[in-house]
Amino acid sequence: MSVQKTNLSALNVKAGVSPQETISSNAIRQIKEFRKRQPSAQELIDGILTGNITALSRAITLVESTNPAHLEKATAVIKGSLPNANKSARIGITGVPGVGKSTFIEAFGKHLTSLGKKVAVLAVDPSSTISHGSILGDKTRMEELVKDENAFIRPSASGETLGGVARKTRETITLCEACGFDIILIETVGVGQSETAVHSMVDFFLLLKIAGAGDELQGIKRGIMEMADAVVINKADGDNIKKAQLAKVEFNRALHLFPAKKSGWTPIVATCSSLTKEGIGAVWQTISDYIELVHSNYYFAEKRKEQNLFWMIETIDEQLKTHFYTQPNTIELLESTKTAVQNNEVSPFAAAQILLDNYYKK
Ligand SMILES: Nc1nc2c(ncn2[C@@H]2O[C@H](COP(=O)(O)OP(=O)(O)OP(=O)(O)O)[C@@H](O)[C@H]2O)c(=O)[nH]1
Ligand SMILES: [Mg+2]
Repeated sequence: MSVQKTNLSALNVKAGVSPQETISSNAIRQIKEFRKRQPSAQELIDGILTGNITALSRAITLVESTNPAHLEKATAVIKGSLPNANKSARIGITGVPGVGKSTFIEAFGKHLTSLGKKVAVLAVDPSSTISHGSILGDKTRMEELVKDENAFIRPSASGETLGGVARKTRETITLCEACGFDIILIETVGVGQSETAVHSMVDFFLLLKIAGAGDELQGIKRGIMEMADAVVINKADGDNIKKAQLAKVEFNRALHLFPAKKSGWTPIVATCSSLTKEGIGAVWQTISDYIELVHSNYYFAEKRKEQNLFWMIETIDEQLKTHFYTQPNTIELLESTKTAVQNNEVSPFAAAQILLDNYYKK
């Protein structure tokens, strides 16, 4: 190979490699058009209803905003989207860190888009305020899905409280559905209370596990197992296949100990590999079977109605609590009353009454 001497200078401009495309050129054009100005609520609604991803992203940003000026616009966009929402399947995916949630969502999401579905991936991760969004932050695990025109990936909203994050996610679901996404995947870490919140906003709840050495049931919170419509043992590949199959037997046994579900569905245990894609199609088949069942026995609609009421009450509870604890006269009295309770000078109930009376009389 002959290299000309002049080309060896460090100051020469080399041809280089063009960066890998991570989003479609179509999306880039749409983003540029939209960035030029602030669209009105009606423009956002029109954009969302015609499947415009930039309008969708903008509306989600409004919903997530803590700026009170954005609230009114966000509310109007949600209202305009609601009649076109509700037509999707909402699937919650949980599992401890490292179990392979992101890798599974990449494989599962690609499978769904290959079937012609439009997939939105959201996350509920209240810890992301502190950890700066660990969940779904690793878009490298979703390399293919990120590039897919029929997929939309949105990291967890940040928020002070789980309730706040949950509200934003619920509203984001509405916007995504109105934008034509027919499958909504909601990822959450299998620690803390966030899976309870996610369970209350999905139609199907999937628990991802990996086969561990020895006692398969160690460390599984009973509550989470009980919520699961399917337990999927991931990483069933290579040397792990046998262990995964043994784990499947164990989990099946454990699931049988739980009472029958109101949905009439018997939870299933399956194995899959998000790397080799083995078993991924079967997971979707299971979820399709579930959806068919709960449509035919009307549980699907009933559960969604229940969930709507649940979130209404949750929101009221949370707002009342916040209002109470942020009142100056509460803050003023709280510390001294706490001390009095700790010193047994006043009973907890009497102390609560003193604080509440003080709150109401202001
Ligand atoms: N062998 C094998 N490895 C897998 C499989 N799925 C995921 N992994 C690997 O497991 C590791 C963790 O995967 P992630 O997808 O990041 O796991 P996660 O549950 O999203 O983790 P957090 O985001 O930290 O909660 C990565 O190194 C993946 O390559 C699988 O099916 N088989
Ligand atoms: Mg992840």
